[in-house]
Amino acid sequence: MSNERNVNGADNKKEQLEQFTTDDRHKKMTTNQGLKVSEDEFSLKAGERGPTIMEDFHFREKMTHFDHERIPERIVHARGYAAHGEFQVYHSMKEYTKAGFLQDPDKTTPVFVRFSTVAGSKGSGELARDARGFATKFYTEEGNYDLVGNNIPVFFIQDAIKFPDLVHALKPEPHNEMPQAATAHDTFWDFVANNQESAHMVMWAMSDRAIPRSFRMMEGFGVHTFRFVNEEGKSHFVKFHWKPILGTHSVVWDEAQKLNGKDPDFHRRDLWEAIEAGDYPEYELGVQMIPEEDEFKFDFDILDPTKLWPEEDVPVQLIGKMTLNRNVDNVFAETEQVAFHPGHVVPGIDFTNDPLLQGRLFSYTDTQLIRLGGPNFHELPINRPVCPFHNNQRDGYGRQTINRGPVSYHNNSLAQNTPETSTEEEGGYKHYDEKVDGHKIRARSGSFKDHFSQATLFWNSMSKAEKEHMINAFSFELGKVENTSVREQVVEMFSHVSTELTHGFAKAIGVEPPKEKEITVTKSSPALSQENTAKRPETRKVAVIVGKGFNGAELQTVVNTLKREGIHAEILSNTLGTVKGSDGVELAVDQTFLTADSVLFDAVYAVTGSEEDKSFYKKAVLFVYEAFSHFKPIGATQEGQKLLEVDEMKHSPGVIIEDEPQEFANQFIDAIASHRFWNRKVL
Ligand code: HDE
Repeated sequence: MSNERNVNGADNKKEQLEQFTTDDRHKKMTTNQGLKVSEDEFSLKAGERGPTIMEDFHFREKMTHFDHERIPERIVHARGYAAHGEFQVYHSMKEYTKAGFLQDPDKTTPVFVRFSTVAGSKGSGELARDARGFATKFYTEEGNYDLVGNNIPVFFIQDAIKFPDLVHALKPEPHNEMPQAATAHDTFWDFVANNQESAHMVMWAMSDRAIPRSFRMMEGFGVHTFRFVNEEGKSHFVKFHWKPILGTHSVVWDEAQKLNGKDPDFHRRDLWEAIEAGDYPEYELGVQMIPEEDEFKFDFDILDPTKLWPEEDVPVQLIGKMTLNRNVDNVFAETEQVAFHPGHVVPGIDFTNDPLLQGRLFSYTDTQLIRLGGPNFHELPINRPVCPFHNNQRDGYGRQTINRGPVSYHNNSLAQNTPETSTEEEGGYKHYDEKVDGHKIRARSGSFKDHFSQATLFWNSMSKAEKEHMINAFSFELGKVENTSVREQVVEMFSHVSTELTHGFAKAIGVEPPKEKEITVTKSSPALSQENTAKRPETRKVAVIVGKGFNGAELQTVVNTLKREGIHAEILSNTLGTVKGSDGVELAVDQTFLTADSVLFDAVYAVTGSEEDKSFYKKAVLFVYEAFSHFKPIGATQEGQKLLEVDEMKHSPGVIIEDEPQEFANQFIDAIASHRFWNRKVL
C-alpha cells in the first residue's frame, strides 16, 4: 500500500492494518504464486511406494517456508504480549511540550502496547520474579513515538556499556543453561555484589512489584529522564509514569510459582480475556517535571537511572489516559514483529545525557536488524507510521515500497531537491541545543556514586507485609546461590541499605549478620508502597464452589450483585455439565477441581450443596485453604461454611460469613476490593 495515507484519529492505525489483514477461511488453497492446489496431503512420488521427486514445487515451497518460520527471539524481553488501544490527553501540554499528540484533548492517538518479562525465553512462565517491560508505541501524526519503559522506575546499571554483562549474569548460566527465567542463581548475585549500583533496583526486584497480579494492575515508568521542549524552545526535565486505574497489585511468591505450572500463560490470558470481555485496561499517563534551571537542586543526580524522583517532592501530574481495547489478530505479525526504540521521538520530546539512555539509542535499531532480518522493518504493518514517510533510503532485504523515479539522493536538482527537509516551524525535528563541553573520558560522575540512599528510601517506604515479602524473596533467591562467598558479599552489600533487612535474611542463607552500619536515611515515600494504591473490585475473578443441593435463590442474589460490580464469577464443581440446586435450579459448571486451581482466582465463594459426599468436601477444603493461605478474600454461606475446617479461619480478616445474601454480597465485594488480607494469621 502507499504510504501517502494520512487519516486522523484512533482508527487510522486499525484501517492501515486491515489492508494487510487476510482471512483464509472459505477460500481456495493456492501456492504463494497464486496457483490453485489440487492435493495437499501427498507429496509427488515416483510410484506410490517410491521416493519423493525434486519436481514437487508445492512440497518444496511449503516445507521451505515452514523451515524458516522462526526468527531470533529478543535477547531480553523475549516473552511478551500486546494489545492495541488509544490515548487521549486531558488538557493541552503546550506550556511544556510541542508534541502534537499532547495538545488537543479531542484527539485520540492509536497505540500498541507490549508487556513482557525480561530474563526468560519466549516460552517461559509469566510469573517469574522479574521486571516487566511496558513498551508503548504512539502512532502520532508527526511520526511514531515509543515510550519503552518498565514496571520498575530505576535500573540495575548506570552505563549502557554494562548491559551485556548484566544480561549475561541474569540469563541462565551458559554451561548448563539453568535456571530459566529466574535470577535465583550464582552469576546474577555475583554481578549484584560486584556492581553495587544495582542495589536500588534489586530492592524493587525483590519486592512484590516483580510478581504482578496482572499487566492491567502494574505501573509503568519511562525510567530515564527525558526532556519536554515547548514552542519557545524551553526545556523541562521529565519522567514518565503509567498509573493503572485498577491500582498496582501483586500475587504472593508461593502463588507465582504454582501459577507458572497451572497456567504459564496467566498474564497473557488475563489481558486477552479482559479485552474480549470489554473490561478495557486503562492507565493514566503521568509526568514529573523539573525546570531546566533546577537540575542541580536535588541530593541525587537527576540523570542517574538508578534514582527516582520521590513523588512527594516532585508530584506526578496526570495528563492523559490510555485504553487498551483491541486484541491482536496475529501474534507473530504484530506482537513479535513490533520494533520499539527509545529513539523514536517526536518534536517536543528529547533526550538527556543519561548514559544508560544514550546507549539504548544505539542498541534497539541494531537488534532489529538481526531480529527482523534487515533495514526495512519499519515497513512491516505494525511498525508503519500513520503519517507519510519519504527519504532517500532504498533497497535491502524484504523491501516493499516501490520508490518511483531515478533520484534517491540529496541534494539534487532533478527532483527540485525533494524530498525536502522541514524547518522547525514546519515540524522538522530539531535536537535541543544543549551546550556540551568536556574531555573525552571513560568515567562515572561523582554525582552517581551514592548507591544506597534510595535503596533505603524504598525499604523505609514498605508496609510490614511488603517488608516480610522482601525478606522472604532475598532468602529464597540467595538460598539458591551455591557459592558461600557470593552470599556473604550480598549480605555485606545490603547491610548498607537496612540492618532490619539483612538481619531478616542472613540467617536463612547461613551467613552471619554483619555488624550494624550507620544508616542515616530516615525518609520514606508513601507512593512507593502498594498498600496505598487504588483498590477496586472490578474485573476480579471469583471461584464459586457449588455442589448438588445448593440454595439457588441465595446464590443468584449473590452472583447477580457480584456481576453488577463487574466481578467475574465462575462456577466450580466436581464435573462439567450442570449442577442441580435443592430448589430445582440448574447451573452450568465452568470449571472443575481438576481444571481449575485456587491460584487462578482472586477470591473464593464457598457454597457447596447439601447432597455432596466426602470426596467433594476434601477437594473443596483444600481449594479454600490454599486461597486462605494466599491471603485472599473467602466468602462462605450455606454448607460452604463447613469448608472452613479450622475455627480460627472463621474469625480471620477477609473471611465473610453472613446469612443474609444481600448483606453477604456487599461485604464480600468490599473484601474483594481489598485484594489481600495481610494481617491474617496463616495457620
Ligand atoms: Fe531494553 N532492550 N535495553 N531496556 N527494553 C530491548 O530491544 C537495552 C532498558 C525495554 O516489547 C532490546 O527490541 C540496552 C531499560 C523493553 O519489544 C534491546 C539497555 C528499560 C524492551 C534492548 C536497556 C528497557 C526492551 C531487545 C541498557 C526500561 C522490550 C529486543 C542500556 C526503561 C520491547 C529489542 C518490546 C528490549 C537493549 C535497558 C526496556 C537489545 C542496551 C532501562 C520494555 O535492544
